[in-house]
Amino acid sequence: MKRIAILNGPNLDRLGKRDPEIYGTSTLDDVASGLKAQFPNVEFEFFQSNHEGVLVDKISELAEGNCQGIVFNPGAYSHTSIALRDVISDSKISTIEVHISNIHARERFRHHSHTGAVSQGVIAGLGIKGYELAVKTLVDQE
Ligand code: CA2
Repeated sequence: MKRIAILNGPNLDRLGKRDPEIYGTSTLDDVASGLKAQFPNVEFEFFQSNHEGVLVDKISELAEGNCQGIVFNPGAYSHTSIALRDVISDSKISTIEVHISNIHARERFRHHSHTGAVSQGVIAGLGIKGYELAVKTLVDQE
């Protein structure tokens, strides 16, 4: 059975609670239950934090275990965090970055992702379907 971690960064705990025109109406719990239903043979770990160092520690911990893939929405840290970029790169775990919104169609400061640059791939602008497509990609690998 594949073990895949679904990590979400700052403010994504607010998903579905405001800004529905940008982020839709589904919550992170909806994302988790949808993935569990769609991929019954995957062992998921779901984790969200608003703190950069906590996310660094989590990826470090996953790198020491037997996690086969990470789906990561680092939120605003995508655009700022060299620390998260470094730990993703060091982890050697296949990581797919997901953005619910199309970061390229938004403010200029969202166009670059430090973390996306060291990820296997980046999905942006497809809403929460991006999480599902990322898991499918990891499941189909190997
Ligand atoms: O589009 C994405 O998934 C983002 O990672 C979301 C981040 C943003 O800083 C990135 O540029 C793109 C923001 C997460 C905030 O999420 C909220 C969702 C609903 C209500 C309030 C915040």
